[in-house]
Amino acid sequence: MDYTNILTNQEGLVLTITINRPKQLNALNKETINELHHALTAANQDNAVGAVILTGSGEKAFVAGADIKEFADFSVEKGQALSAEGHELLFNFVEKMTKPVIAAINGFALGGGLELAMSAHIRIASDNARVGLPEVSLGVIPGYGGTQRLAQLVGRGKAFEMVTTAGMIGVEEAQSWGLVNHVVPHDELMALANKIAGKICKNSPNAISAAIRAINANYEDGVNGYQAEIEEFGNCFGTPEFVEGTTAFLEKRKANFRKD
Ligand code: DAK
Repeated sequence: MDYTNILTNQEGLVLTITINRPKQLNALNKETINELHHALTAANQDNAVGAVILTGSGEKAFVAGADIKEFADFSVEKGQALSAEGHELLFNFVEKMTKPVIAAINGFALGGGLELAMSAHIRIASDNARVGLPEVSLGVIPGYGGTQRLAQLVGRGKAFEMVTTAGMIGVEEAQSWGLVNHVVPHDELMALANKIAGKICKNSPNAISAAIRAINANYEDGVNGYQAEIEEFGNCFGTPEFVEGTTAFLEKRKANFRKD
């Protein structure tokens, strides 16, 4: 598929997907969401991809939100339908990817942009980034998981403040809140993202997927996260990657989990 709104670039096992609508500060329209879904689905099925980096094009923005021009005239029914579709195609999809997704926040991450970053497994930011959920200033609430994931990441008190004030915070505050793991100068952002992705790719792909499922299990209705961990843990013992990992340790060599 040819993409209009995103760029993809694979180096080694790391796939970088860049949202590429810089004139609109990479705002997410429907077409961009569909393209992201397509690229992420392909990455999820591809054994040659070990980790995914999501970032935005240009110096200014990761993603400045959902495209306001697109949702300005929505009805109640359309708003609900598209919120559900967006959850399924992108935000829940990213969270449930079997490969780690790193959001490299290179500028504004607002509204749907912060919601996308919060769906990712790891967030890092450049020092010019500013993040917030300004939806209530537009007469709506965060509709792509923001009310849930922000509270999970930073606690309810800070989530209530960020959502109800519609304010933006800088990276120092975002890091102290636990919303981003690392802050680096703008020109070092992608190097750090690739460094983290590279470390991930040395480990067992099967165990990484199992760990993602186990961590996510804690946030799923009616699922006992500890029980999910027990099952995922047990299943690891039946895999060739477990044999390789333990054998390599005993033989005092580095494990090679990606033999073809
Ligand atoms: N959508 C569309 N265009 C946007 C945009 C956005 N979210 N953000 C920026 N742009 C466009 C601007 O209109 C401008 O276009 P031109 O006028 O040049 O044609 C261009 O990007 C550059 O923006 P500015 O001139 O405003 O740049 P500044 O440096 O002055 O300001 C800013 C940067 C990020 C502070 C400002 O652009 C800004 O406040 N942007 C809007 C932020 C925002 O409110 N984002 C939306 C949050 S609400 C839904 C589910 C979820 C959602 C919606 C619907 N359904 C399922 C239906 C989520 C909603 C949100 O994300």
